[in-house]
Amino acid sequence: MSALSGCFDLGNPVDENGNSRSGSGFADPPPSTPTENTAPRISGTPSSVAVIGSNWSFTPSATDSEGDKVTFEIENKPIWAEFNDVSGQLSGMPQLGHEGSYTNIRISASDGQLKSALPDFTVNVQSATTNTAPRISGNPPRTATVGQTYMFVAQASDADGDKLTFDIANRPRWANFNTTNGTLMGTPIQGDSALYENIVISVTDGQMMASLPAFSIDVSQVATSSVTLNWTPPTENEDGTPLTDLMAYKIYYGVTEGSYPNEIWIDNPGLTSYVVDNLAPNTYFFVSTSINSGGIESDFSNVASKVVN
Ligand SMILES: [Ca+2]
Ligand SMILES: [Ca+2]
Repeated sequence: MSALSGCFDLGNPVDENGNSRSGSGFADPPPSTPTENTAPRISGTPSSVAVIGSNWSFTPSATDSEGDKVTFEIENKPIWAEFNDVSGQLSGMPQLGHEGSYTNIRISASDGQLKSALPDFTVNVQSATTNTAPRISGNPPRTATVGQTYMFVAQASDADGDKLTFDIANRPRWANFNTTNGTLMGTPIQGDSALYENIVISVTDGQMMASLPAFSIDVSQVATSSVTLNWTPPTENEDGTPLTDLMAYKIYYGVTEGSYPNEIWIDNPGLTSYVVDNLAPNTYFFVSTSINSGGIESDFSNVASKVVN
């Protein structure tokens, strides 16, 4: 047998690295058959849960004993995912409407001749469990008038049904704010007429907040006028005796004759006129009294009326 050895043409056997084995003599046993191909090995464990609005991704790893180029295939690919047949990555972001189970997903690796697959797997797409910020809306009136009620109610909702609490920044001093129902309400009075700026109404679900754009409220006076009252200082008491100790006057007025809810104390008996201002349009009735040093107040004077436009 050994005599025949030299008759065998062994060609140029190459090793696994492609290097020629010629010259290595016959010490190595000759390869019995061409190297037998084996399928790639694929491994990896995909997450079984995907969340709507969040990215889901899985990339298997694969090796081939022969160093063959490996490509990937998929069966039953979820509609919301994309598959890369070079890297084997399956990824995507499920959207609303994709809720449910995606079953029998099979990813396999092939070396061109043989392939092997991961066990079939399932991905369950679930609704987001994370919190959603509340929403707030509304168009607050930008003007208010002295003496008139201002009211604005902010509208808010929360997709998660969370309990909502309102808040306000730069609340006008003449208004109250209800943190439960988002109502800003109040009646500006004399002296409140001004521009109230940078008012921000917001709502929170305890974790996240939403705000309306900052707004301003311009509080204006109603159109008012003044009335000048003139009188002649009394010189006699009601009993006809000389009045020598006049101390003060009082002016009473109202919009109904005989009813005078407004009083003005004039602490100067030397005055003979007085200007009543900030009168909104109406018809006013005025009476006056005089008061002596003993605190005795006279009866009402005759009534003077004035129409304020
Ligand atoms: Ca192979
Ligand atoms: Ca929420």
